[in-house]
Amino acid sequence: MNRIQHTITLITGASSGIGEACARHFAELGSNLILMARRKEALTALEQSLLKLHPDIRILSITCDVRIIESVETAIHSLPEEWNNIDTLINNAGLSRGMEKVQDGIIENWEEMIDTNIKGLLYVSRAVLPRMVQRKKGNIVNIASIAGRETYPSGNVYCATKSAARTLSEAMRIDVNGTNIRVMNIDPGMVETEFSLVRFHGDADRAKQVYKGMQPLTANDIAEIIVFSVNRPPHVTIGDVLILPTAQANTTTVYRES
Ligand code: NDP
Ligand code: 8X3
Repeated sequence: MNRIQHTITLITGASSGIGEACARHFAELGSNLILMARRKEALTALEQSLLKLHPDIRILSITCDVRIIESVETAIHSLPEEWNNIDTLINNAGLSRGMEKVQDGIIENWEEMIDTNIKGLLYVSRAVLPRMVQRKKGNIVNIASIAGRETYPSGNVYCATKSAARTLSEAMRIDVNGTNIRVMNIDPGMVETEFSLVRFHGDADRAKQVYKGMQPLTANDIAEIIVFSVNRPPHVTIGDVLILPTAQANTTTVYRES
């Protein structure tokens, strides 16, 4: 059964990776989409390609930096009437920067991760949730990470932000209890996207090494599980999912063919 058709899905970080794959899967099931990210050209290209495939859906692309509260509030509070009733929010925008020990940490990297992965997730949720509560209807999908469950060497601040995202999933589920809103926490393991390229500030060789000799997940693998989770009947909440490549046992145990 398709419970996603004609709904409105807001995806943050829709310009690449898991967010983009979610956009493709939700569009396939006939959801109207609000796509949010900073890179306007990438959003426009995605919007055009999706409309070609699915001419019956509507898409609104919004350039927005989730770290900037004014930008988030303006984006959500000035939505045209027909876009006001967001059914599903996928809090996906996020990033990792660097892999230094705390004693060598680069403060701007810390700020960027905390501002995006924690504060950005909160800003968007704060703007979207009141209407869901009022309607007694909605889904929040928070993309945390295995890194929020297990701290790994030099993962420090990134792991802390994902641990916070996980805690916020639990907290939101308590706060909206009794409103029919479902809160889902998704913890992917290694997914090959732009993630490592961003983490290593564009160093493509270093990013490639992360997945050397093993088969990582694809963004598509994660999007399939998100769309499945959101499509469950209203009385079912898939609260917490850990998704791993088979070659990954935990954050530090990864089998690689040499
Ligand atoms: P990508 O780098 O491919 O995608 C990240 C997305 O987040 C981009 O669309 C980017 O868009 C957006 N984004 C980053 N900063 C901001 C910002 N300040 N405001 C708005 N959008 C922003 O990586 P993934 O798809 O892998 O990452 C998606 C999520 O999944 C992240 O939260 C990540 O932590 C999480 N995750 C990833 C894993 C992996 O191994 N890849 C594993 C576990 C979790 P733009 O630059 O255009 O703004
Ligand atoms: C991304 C997964 O383990 O590379 O959240 O940090 S990991």
